[in-house]
Amino acid sequence: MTSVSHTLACVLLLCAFTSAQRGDSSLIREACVPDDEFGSYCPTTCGIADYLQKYKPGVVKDLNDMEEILLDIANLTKGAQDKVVFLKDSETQAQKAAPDTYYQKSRNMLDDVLRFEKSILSQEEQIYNLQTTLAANDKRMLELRQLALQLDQKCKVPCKDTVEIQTVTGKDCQDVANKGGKVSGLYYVQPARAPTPFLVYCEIDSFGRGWTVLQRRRDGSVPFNRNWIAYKEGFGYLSPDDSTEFWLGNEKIHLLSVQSSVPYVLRLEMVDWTGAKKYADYAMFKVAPEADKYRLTYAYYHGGDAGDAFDGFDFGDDPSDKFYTSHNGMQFSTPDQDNDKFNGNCAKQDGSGWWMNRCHAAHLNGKYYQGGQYTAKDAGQYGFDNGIIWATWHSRWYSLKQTTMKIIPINRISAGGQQGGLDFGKGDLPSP
Ligand SMILES: [Ca+2]
Repeated sequence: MTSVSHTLACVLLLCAFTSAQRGDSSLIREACVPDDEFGSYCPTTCGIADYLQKYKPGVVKDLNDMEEILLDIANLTKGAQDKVVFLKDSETQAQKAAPDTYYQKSRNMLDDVLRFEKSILSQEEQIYNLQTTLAANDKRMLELRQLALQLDQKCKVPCKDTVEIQTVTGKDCQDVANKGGKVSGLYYVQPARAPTPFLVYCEIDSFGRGWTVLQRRRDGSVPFNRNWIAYKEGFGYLSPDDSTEFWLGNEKIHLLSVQSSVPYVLRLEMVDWTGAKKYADYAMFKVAPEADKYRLTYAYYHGGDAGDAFDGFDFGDDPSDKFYTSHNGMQFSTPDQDNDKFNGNCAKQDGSGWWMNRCHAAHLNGKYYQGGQYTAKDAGQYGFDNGIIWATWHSRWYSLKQTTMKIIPINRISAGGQQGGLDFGKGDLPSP
């Protein structure tokens, strides 16, 4: 009996352990390490499927162990039954041999028989319980297998993400395009002074121009209220179909922007909530190293139809508005690093990282507002204009719907570049 109870306790423990594993979603979360370099969505269906696949062999082993235990118990019961038969036989023989002499012995034997029969009944009940548990586990296993199968099916689509990294590499996306990269997508690039290659989204157009994309806003799915480290390393998600939001990272932007003797043009593309598209280009775009707080510099406004908001804007509040909202020469600020020209902390008040002055006329890392229009009340405790702003196009109380920040060597900015003469007019329009 003791050994049976012990076994039962073990089996129940085993079951408890099994269900704890299944129900613990924190394990799933821990198993999922969001890695924006690979464009994984966290948690991915693949990640969960992987987890289930890992977990399945454990459950199968548990079930096998349980079956063995059941078999042992069944053997024990069989032994007890044999014993009862043997005792009954002995009793009959004893009674036949000498009823009086062996009467007492016979009584003892009968007691034994009763006890054994009781024990068999109790063991049979335990076996019944164990069989119920086993059946329940079998059912759960079946459900799990079906779930894993469904996830396997679903995984076929998103899992392609990780293999859709293009094989061509270069020092930037123009280099990638020059070396034969023909489709837009994810590529590894390694700027001149970069210690290791890193993943970027390259927008490669029909003129063979390779734009290296630095920033993307499309739907507000990624919060841009991040600290210095996050802005330094980058955050959000790169995707091969350009469907996600991200900040590439100040360190990478710095390394890209300073590597070449051919300077870059920074193009800022914006879409408002009517679907209208505008852009602004800045020549000789550079971002300084971290020691200089990733300072933004450019030589001149190179054109575009969105206006030159980087040069500041006269909001009509104060004659110094334009001077104090220009961005050229500003260091980068985040809520936890105030490098702006304001007594307070622009980045903290606006909940973003940007080349803040006192504070801004252009603010593409601002808070995402559905529908565009917002008010001081919507802007939270500080009440300042903190949307996605380009003041020379829309009011600072209008937050843009989509933005792209991307760079290209200046000698390729004219449509066609070396393949010139294709269609100059079209090439300067923002791509769809
Ligand atoms: Ca300040």
